[in-house]
Amino acid sequence: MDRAIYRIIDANFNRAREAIRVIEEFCRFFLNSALLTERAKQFRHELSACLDELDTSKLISSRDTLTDVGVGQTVNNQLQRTNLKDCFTAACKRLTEALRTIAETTQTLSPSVSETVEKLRYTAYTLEKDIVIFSDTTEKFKSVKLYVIITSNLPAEVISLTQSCVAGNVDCIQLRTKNINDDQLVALAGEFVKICRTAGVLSIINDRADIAIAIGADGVHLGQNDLPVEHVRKLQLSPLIIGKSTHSLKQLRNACSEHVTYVSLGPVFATDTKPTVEPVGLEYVNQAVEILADTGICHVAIGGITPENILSVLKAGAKTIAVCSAVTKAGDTTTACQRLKQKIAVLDEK
Ligand code: 3NM
Repeated sequence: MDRAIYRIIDANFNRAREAIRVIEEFCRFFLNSALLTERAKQFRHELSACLDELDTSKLISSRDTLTDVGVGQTVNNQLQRTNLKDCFTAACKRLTEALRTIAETTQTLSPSVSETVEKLRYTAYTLEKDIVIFSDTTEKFKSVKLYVIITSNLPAEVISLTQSCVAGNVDCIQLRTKNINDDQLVALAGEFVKICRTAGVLSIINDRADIAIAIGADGVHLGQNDLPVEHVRKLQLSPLIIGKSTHSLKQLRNACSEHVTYVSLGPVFATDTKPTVEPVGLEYVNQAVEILADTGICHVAIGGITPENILSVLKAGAKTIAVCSAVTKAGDTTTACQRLKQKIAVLDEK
């Protein structure tokens, strides 16, 4: 009986360690997230430390792979892996199943190890959730090249600008409406989201996480003084893109630790759309892009960007450009969007 227990524990420790390794590699090589990689690594070490409290010589000597009747057995509905995300999902399931098995069986040998493994199982559930939300939202945002902000309180103008931007092939639109009643904002934002969704364009609501979630927008953009990210996360009903404004390296580092989907970097140049914040210049864009490289967090450069200066922003390292007046104040919004998109594509190909 004891031998069987040690065999089960040995097999499941191996299974759990291998699974957390797959999860760690997903965070490291696919998400490029140092933060999530570190959490997975920390988990792997805690798991190993817990094994050390058992009699490891009994564990290894109980191993008998050659006579294991389960080796090579498969069932029809086993999870198919067609991409890396499938491998990650399967690894998460395998990890928590193995931990549950270890927790049950170690109870007979060491209640304290069993308790630690149970805690690790709950940590694994949270880690999976955080990775899935980060992965799903950054995957959606990754391909955004041109991001347009519509700042108007006039419903007819908002709708007509949204339609023109969609026709101009933009990738993401933010509705930034101030001084309007909530009931009017909900109605307008609902219509805005519908147009974006039909066109396959991402929809973001400025400041108001409650409204973004209520109407099913793809995301919310938060300023420095808006609802904190951790509270927005508690409200989300499905993975919500969370963007955060940053105007300094300190704010950028804070946003990185909050693990948002994307950060805005700006204002790059002086702009009448946001006259209250000092321009940060191209140097900030350059430094920020470097800092963001090992976070997996996306970015948009914003503020005073025009067809004339866009190349300098792209050359500073920006991959995604956000504009407001360059398109909403252009006579022909659709053409203005198309031209900016072309300029981004030219540098992207180089
Ligand atoms: N936020 P335009 S700059 C809305 O730096 C906004 O966080 C900024 O408009 C920031 O393209 C900005 O007209 C204004 O300059 C963007």
